[in-house]
Amino acid sequence: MNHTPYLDVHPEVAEALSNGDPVVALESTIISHGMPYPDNIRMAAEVEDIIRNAGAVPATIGIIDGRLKAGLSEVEIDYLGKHTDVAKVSRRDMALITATGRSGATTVASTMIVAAMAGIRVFVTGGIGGVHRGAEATMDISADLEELARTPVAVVCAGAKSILDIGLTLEYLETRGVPVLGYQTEDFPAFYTRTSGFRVDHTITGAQEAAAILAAQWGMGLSGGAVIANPVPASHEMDLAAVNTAIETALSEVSKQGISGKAVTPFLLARVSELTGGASLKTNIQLVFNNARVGAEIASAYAAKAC
Ligand code: PSU
Ligand code: MN
Repeated sequence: MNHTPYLDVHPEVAEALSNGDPVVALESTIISHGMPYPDNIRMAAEVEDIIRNAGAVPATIGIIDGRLKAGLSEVEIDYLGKHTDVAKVSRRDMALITATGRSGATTVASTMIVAAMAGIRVFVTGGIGGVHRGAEATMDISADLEELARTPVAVVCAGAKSILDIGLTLEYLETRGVPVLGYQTEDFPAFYTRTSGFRVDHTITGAQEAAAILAAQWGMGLSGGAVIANPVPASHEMDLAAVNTAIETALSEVSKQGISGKAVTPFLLARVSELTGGASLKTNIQLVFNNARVGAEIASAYAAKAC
């Protein structure tokens, strides 16, 4: 469980883990850099409720005053959601932020790391980072993909946004040995929409099958995680043309304004939301809720296998 002096596991999470009860990790960059206040903290509270109602314990992950936290309190989530100077912390920032006693919000990559440290195997979010469009020239490839290759945590998401190059993202995951499992879909979902035109590696029928594949992967000592791609419910899917127009505009602003590095994804998310009149934010929130339901089921199925 608590193998590191840098990590605090919330007592409720620690108890669930020691009993072998299902626990679901959640990230905090989606709160601090992925959505505006106060929608972000409302989303964070509701997603925890959904996980609890589905019989699992939520563990929202972040860094508070230099401590890695597996399970944030409501006050801590509010802090990360309200303060605009909270750092976006991926793998490479973790040592700096903890050593200097600062607070930060964890990305998919760093959330996976902290989840693995705590012994949590299932993690729910909205979308993963990936290979950006134009990466042939910019080399902008999210550290999330490397983390999926090395850290044993399953990430339940709604696929990858078409702010990314979805085809290259899938190629990268294949090269790095990461299973991409479509949750009741043959098509890899494109976050705001249910399909991307690219196929998943394998379609799973439900939580039991996901748990069996994860148990086999880790049981045979294979490193790394898995992507479980769960499409946004049809009732909340966005209009493809509207999304694409907004994404094209936002992408052209990125290059015109010379935005680079870790600022790119938060900028694109915020601009797409503005350009769609908030429609993308609504869809984003709903797909996270949908992932929470599926993630809690997978965590429960995996916990039942593990004991
Ligand atoms: N995609 C979203 N919402 C988010 C992110 C991605 O729809 O909040 C965040 C996640 O924390 C993800 C990170 O890990 O952005 C990826 O950032 P980058 O592209 O800089 O690696
Ligand atoms: Mn990047």
